[in-house]
Amino acid sequence: MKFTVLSIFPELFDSFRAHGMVRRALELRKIEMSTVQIRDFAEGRHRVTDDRPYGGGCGMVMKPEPLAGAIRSAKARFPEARTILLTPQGRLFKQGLARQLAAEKALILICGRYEGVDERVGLNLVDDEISIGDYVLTGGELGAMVIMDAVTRLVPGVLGGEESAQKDSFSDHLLEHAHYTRPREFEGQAVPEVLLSGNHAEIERWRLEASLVRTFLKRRDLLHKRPLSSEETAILTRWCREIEKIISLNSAPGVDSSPGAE
Ligand code: 4GX
Repeated sequence: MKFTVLSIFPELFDSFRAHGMVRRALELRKIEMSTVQIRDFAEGRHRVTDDRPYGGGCGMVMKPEPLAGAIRSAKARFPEARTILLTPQGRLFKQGLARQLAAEKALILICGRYEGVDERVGLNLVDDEISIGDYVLTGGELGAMVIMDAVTRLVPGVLGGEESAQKDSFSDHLLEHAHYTRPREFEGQAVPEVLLSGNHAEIERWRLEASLVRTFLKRRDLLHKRPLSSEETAILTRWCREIEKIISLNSAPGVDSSPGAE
C-alpha cells in the first residue's frame, strides 16, 4: 500500500510514521508513506494557499490552484491511486470501508484546512469524500492518520494482517471480550478461572459469550445488524431463559415490573 498525504503541515506525520505498527509496516516495506507540501504548488513570493470567500463571510477558503497542482503531481507519481478528500461531508469511515481501502494499491489523502476547499477542485480530481466522524476538526490531517492507521493493520503481512483481518471480519459488529494478563490477582480482582484452565475450546466459548454480553450491554445497536450463528443464538437464548426465570420467580403480584419502574 502506497499512501501519499497532501497537507500544508506535513510535519504532523513525522511522529505518526515513527512509532508502533505503522513504523513496523514501513520498515517491512508493506506500506510506503510520502507527504506533499501543498504550499510548494502555490505561486508568488508568499506561497499563499488560502483566500477570502466569494460572497463574503468569515473564514478562509483553500485556493484551488495549489491544491490541484499537488493532486496532479501525486496522481502522476501514483496513477493507480484512489484520491480521497477528508471532509465532514464525506461518507462515514467504518471498518468495512477500511477493508475496501486496504485492497487498493495506493491512496492519495487530501487534507484541507480553513473553512474548506474551493468547490471546483473536487469535481475532477477527487474519487471519494470521507469523514471520520460527525465533528469538526481544524484540518484533515487527523482524519488521514485515522484512515492510514486503520488500513495499515489490514494490509497482508503487517502483524499477520491476513489472519487478524479475517478475525476482525468474523467479529464484525461484536465488541471484544475482556482481556487479562499477569498478575493472576490485581488489587483484589482475580482473572476468570476458565482463562487459566488451558482448555482452549472452553476459553473460546467463554470469549464468545463475553463478547456477546458486552455488546448487548454497551452497543445493542450492533447486535441488531448482525446475523447470529447457532452457537450465538444458543448463548443468548440461555441468558434469555435465565432472565425469564428470575422474573417469574421474583416478581410479586401487584408490583409494577415494567421497564423504568423503580
Ligand atoms: N472527517 N475537517 C477538513 C476543511 C475542509 C472542509 C470541507 C474540505 C472540505 C473532518 C472530519 C473535518 C474539518 C477536515 C474541515 N476540507 N475531516 N476541514 N470530520 O472535520 O474528516
